[in-house]
Amino acid sequence: MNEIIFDLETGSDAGVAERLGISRREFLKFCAATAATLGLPASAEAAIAKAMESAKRPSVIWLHFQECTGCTESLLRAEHPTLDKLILDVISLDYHETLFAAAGHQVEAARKTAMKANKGKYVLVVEGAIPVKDKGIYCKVGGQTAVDMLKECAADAAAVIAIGSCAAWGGMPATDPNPTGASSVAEVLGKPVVTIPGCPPNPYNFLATVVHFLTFGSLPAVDALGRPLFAYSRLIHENCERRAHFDAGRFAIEFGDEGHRKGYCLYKLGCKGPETYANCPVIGFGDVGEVSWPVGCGHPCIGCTEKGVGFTKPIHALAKVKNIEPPASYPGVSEEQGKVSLGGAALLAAVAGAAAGAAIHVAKKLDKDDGGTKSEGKKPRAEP
Ligand code: FSX
Ligand code: SF4
Ligand code: F3S
Repeated sequence: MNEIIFDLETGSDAGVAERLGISRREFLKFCAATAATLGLPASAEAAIAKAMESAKRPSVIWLHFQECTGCTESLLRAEHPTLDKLILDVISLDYHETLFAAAGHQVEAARKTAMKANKGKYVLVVEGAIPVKDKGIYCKVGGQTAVDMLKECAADAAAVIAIGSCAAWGGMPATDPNPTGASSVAEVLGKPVVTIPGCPPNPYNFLATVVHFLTFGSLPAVDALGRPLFAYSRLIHENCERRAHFDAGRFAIEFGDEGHRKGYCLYKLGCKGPETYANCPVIGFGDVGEVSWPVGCGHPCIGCTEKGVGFTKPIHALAKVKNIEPPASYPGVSEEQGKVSLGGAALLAAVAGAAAGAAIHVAKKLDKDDGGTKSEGKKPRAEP
């Protein structure tokens, strides 16, 4: 994995940069940030660049079952100036019901053709839960039940990725009393798969997973639930920018009260960050500035990535504080209430795991670094 297989100084990445419609500098920054996000050594940057440069893009078959299409929508609204191009140029999206201009028999034929041509090599991405009750009649595509289509497509796939909480563990469609028997991809296939939970999931986690597959021919290391460790090994509470307020006992009690306006901890409003594993505070979402994640915007985390928490526990219920980690920072004794010192914020961001995520955050701001649009008036996030 550490072997340098692409010379960053002399490599022919101008081609891929041109193909993606970005500068060579942007391209190299993206490779470096992705390597860091994945927790790989710096030398992996060269391997990623080499893989991306390859003209042969892996075929991806993307299935939709019981879901709201938020996974796809979130992917299409990613902030990185080149993400849409990267997603569509780095992979060969051979079947995707939302993005296909064609419909009906034409697209079903395209799916069969892609599966035959790339037998044993394509990546199967599944969005949505799969209803198994009553012989699967509650979700059919082209006359085929979701159960049958999933099994057919998974049979010859090189890798299966369950994107979103619905596909990863059942998500919202599986909430009690689960009238359709909504099930996860792993439950239907009877074997573990890589999962990218979240409702919607963070598109950068999906992208980094795909780039890993592209570069090393394998999927990244995962936990017992199939979640890539680079993204889901830390509790939200460990990296939250409001953590110092939690440790100091400063809470918002009601929406709009003084504590809420001052940016205090949302634990008493039901924040599930203490029992939810995800990197939301580190990489943020979309194109709306530096605090673009639920807690950053003033709403408690509902635990959307976590089975047994999201869509299960009442939103106002207090979270179980899973582990009492040593606080990443303490508010200064003379600190004015409601403010976190820059040093404290920097310490927060330096919690293990945050450094890697911050790198992709840097990549997301490439356009700003290169003289592009700046998000004026946003509070800068401390980066290690
Ligand atoms: Fe929606 Fe995806 Fe939620 Fe599910 O995301 S955002 S309901 S996880 O499958 O489309
Ligand atoms: Fe952040 Fe929520 Fe933890 Fe408070 S309880 S520090 S808002 S994750
Ligand atoms: Fe979901 Fe909580 Fe992140 S609600 S998007 S896991 S902050």
